[in-house]
Amino acid sequence: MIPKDHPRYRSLVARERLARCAREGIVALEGLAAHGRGEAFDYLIGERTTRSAEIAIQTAAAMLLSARHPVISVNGNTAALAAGEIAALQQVSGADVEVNLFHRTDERIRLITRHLEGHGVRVLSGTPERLVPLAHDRGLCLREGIGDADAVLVPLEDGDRCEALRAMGKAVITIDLNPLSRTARTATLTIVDELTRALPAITAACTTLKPGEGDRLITLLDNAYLLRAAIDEMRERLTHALE
Ligand code: PTJ
Repeated sequence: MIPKDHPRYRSLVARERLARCAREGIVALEGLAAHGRGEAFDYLIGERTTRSAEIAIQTAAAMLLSARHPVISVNGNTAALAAGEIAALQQVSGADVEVNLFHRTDERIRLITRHLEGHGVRVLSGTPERLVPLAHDRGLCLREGIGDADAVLVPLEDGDRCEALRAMGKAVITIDLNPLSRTARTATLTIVDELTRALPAITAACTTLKPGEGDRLITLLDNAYLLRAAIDEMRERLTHALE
């Protein structure tokens, strides 16, 4: 039991949840390493949503709301950390949710689907096909899901798949604390923020965007600018870290 007044309470709860979900088979063991990398970058932005991430969050909401067919692609880490937050975002955005894994097994797909459904997510089911041009199971997705989507939200994505989805003409929105990752640099829009802060903020933005504001944000979208702003925030914090 983690004491509520522990200064690292939030972080310790997230680790505990990931470890439990790894033992249950929801999270891949590699997902634990991926989380550690994320935590390190979260330190560098001060474990808070930066101004540039706020702009990215508003823009993500606009893109999901204006898409013909938005899909949220969920992996093991996302399911473990944010199943309830995915349910809430699905409700306000009308997006479909598809389980799509890097370390894919039928058993993990089944476990993650059950976990998400237990938190109120409506999960697409069907027969996966190799529609994303990648040799390897990462190319598998549902024709009626990611296959048909024009906008895909893929938190904690792999660079190759992000690139392949872009090459298929889809808008890719990612949430990735590492602004230097290939995914961050390849996506249409990168939210450099922690998953469990970013998802509720996108949900809130879906309900508060004013008419016309979404179109304006989409027109102004400049992902390279947002990534540079995130790196500037980190540099600024490092410069003044010990003052
Ligand atoms: O469940 P699976 O089989 O689909 O596998 C999922 C993982 C995460 C293991 C897989 O997609 C993977 O290996 O991802 P990468 O290539 O390590 O990328 C994960 C990225 O997410 C890294 O850049 C991390 O910095 C970042 N990240 C990790 N945790 C968080 C995060 N970003 C935002 N919020 C987090 N909580």
